[in-house]
Amino acid sequence: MKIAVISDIHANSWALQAVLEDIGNRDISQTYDLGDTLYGPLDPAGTYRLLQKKQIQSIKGNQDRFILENKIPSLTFDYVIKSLRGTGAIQWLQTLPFSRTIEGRILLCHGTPENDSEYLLENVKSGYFTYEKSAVLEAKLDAHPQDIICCGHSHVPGVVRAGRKTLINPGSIGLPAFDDESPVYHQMESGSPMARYCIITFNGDLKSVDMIAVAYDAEAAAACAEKNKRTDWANWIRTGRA
Ligand SMILES: [Mn+2]
Repeated sequence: MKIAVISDIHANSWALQAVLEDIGNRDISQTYDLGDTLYGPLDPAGTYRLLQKKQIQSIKGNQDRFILENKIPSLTFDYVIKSLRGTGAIQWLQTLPFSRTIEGRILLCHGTPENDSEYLLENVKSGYFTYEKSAVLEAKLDAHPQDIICCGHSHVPGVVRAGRKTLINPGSIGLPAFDDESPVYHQMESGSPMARYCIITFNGDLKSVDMIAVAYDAEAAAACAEKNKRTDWANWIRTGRA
């Protein structure tokens, strides 16, 4: 069984289109999305249409939740709400679960299994990310029997072992870098403008994780961010650097 896992699309329909084409060329039974799907100064409505067309199984990210809670009052927030009006996307977001399991073996969450706004794998206290110690991860995940856990939110692709568990972050489809003030100022980056996702192959046991980087028309997405007065997003999308 081969599944594709995508995350943190952030309304980048140009990147999503390219990734869905790439997935279509492989023998994939289902695609799962880890959330932060529609928030961004890009193409929220087009992103929603693509996901519906391909019947992607999504969960809710913190920024999807913020859309529903009216929590990010800003120019970009107003733009997202306006773009989604009348599309059915808001109603769709309301139906999305917080997390999901696949065949009892794989747990999908946005941040951690308990909190959609915390990184699972990364420690950012230094202002940059390092991987959290294995013992810390094992303790954090003790309550969850699944031995494969997929998380997003940090936009940093990686495969991390913690005890018996393999923890997988597919990286971000639509926003390869960003900075954030919380819990301390830090920068996250994948290092390239390419759209990231992964393919997990398992047959009783985990066989392989393919971490994939897909080239796409990042300039079109960056130009859209600039048009919507987000030069920060435009730079992150063009370079993959924070
Ligand atoms: Mn997030």
